[in-house]
Amino acid sequence: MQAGVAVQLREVVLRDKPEVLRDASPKATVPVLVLPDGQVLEESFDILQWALSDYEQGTWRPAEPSGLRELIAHNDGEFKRNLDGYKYPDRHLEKSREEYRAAGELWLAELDHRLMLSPYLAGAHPGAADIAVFPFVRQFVNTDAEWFATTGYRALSAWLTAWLASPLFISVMNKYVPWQPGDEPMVFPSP
Ligand SMILES: N[C@@H](CCC(=O)N[C@@H](CS)C(=O)NCC(=O)O)C(=O)O
Repeated sequence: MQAGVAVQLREVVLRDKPEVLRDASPKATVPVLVLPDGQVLEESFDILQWALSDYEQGTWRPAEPSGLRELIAHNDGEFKRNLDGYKYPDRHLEKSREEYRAAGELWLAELDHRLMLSPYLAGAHPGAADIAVFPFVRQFVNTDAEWFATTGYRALSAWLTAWLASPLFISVMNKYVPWQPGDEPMVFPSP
């Protein structure tokens, strides 16, 4: 949407994944993007890079400079694992919920520190790093909003609040009807 690229959207219910999703991407996580030449992108970061690769206008840039790739990898990797353990402690028994939360909180503290130094993760302007990271921070915060309110990460909190109120985020949070074989293609963003 931000990059002005249109795709065909197929909404998936994770507990009832369509066969074509598994065929395209055996690991069957979402999102998955199938390109016209048959290439399959099955990591959200790769999709982000693809969408922004031709995007010249404005100030958005792919997350290349100054360690942002590592920042996103940490967010998608270790932080996501701690998020899952905190959110679904019954499925992640290696550590207690509090231990997962404490490990995840270290990442919140680091992001808060960065955001005290600049308004966005890449510096003065919003970019790919922000949108790659904030949805997982949102999930972590929402797992126990009362606890988060006691932590005092003010820069992080202001950054998150601004992204949650952004027209970009609001516009992609629409509910869609799950895709079924034979459905008319749905173009996103709608023309
Ligand atoms: N590293 C992957 C992670 C994708 C991922 O884990 N997506 C979750 C939903 S947020 C999923 O599809 N889980 C599969 C499942 O629950 O069966 C990416 O960034 O695309």
